[in-house]
Amino acid sequence: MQVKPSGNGHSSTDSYAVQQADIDAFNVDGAVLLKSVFSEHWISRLRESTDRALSMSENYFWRQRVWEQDAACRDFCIDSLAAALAATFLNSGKVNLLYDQVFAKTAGDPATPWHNDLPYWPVRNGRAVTVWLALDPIRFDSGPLEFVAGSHLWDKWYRPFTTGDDGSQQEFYASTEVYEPLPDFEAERGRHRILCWEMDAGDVIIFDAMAVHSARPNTSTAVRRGYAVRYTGDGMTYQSAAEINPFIINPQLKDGQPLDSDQFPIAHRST
Ligand SMILES: O=C(O)CCC(=O)C(=O)O
Repeated sequence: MQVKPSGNGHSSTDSYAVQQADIDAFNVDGAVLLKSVFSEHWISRLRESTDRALSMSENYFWRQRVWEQDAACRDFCIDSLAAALAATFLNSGKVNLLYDQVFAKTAGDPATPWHNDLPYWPVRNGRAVTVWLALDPIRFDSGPLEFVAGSHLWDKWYRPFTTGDDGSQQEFYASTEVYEPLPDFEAERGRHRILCWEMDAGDVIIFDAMAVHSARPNTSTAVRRGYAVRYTGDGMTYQSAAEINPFIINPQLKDGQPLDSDQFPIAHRST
């Protein structure tokens, strides 16, 4: 299936041939690697944006909502192939942009702790994916993402936690929702099928927001930059909760409302 951006006044002519095997792998595993999706045009623009975004915060996880200030990120999130890919893997007629986020693991940075994403986000009643674009070559020693294959199907809402500046796990949030205790996935690696891919700049991993994932430490001497864009599918509604990511609270929305808003714009609609 040839996937192209939809008619939101997009400027990009990118397209990508998604194979049925990619969709099957995503549905079974909750994550799939797509090779050579984005060209040098996007890679060089987004490298500049990513480097600027690093000054947003000292905290590894807190470089978020970059697209609202940065034209290249806005174009990528809303006008590029990224949203159309999200719609394809979500099998969704409409896709909203939730937010974008920059992840730069520098030499010596520790592993990213195991977690799944949806418990952190103020949205419920639908599915969401991340389009995670590599902006540098990512090797097994420079902090590649890892996934517990099939964990997106478990319907386990693992308890969210705060992180230190280097991304390491700190305190669990006091919760008003009932969350599952977070297992020590690192200790029980041998009980799961763990997916981990090396990536080249321009490669993308699409992963389900319920997939349990982490990233290995960066023991190399190179920096690895990743640009993550979060999209939601049909039926998703707003749900505020005290313990979610405070950066993406949307004051325009009330609980139960559809996400369409300035902060969560429609990024793709099937034609
Ligand atoms: O890049 C990383 O270290 C973590 C990425 C991640 O957790 C995410 O994109 O949800």
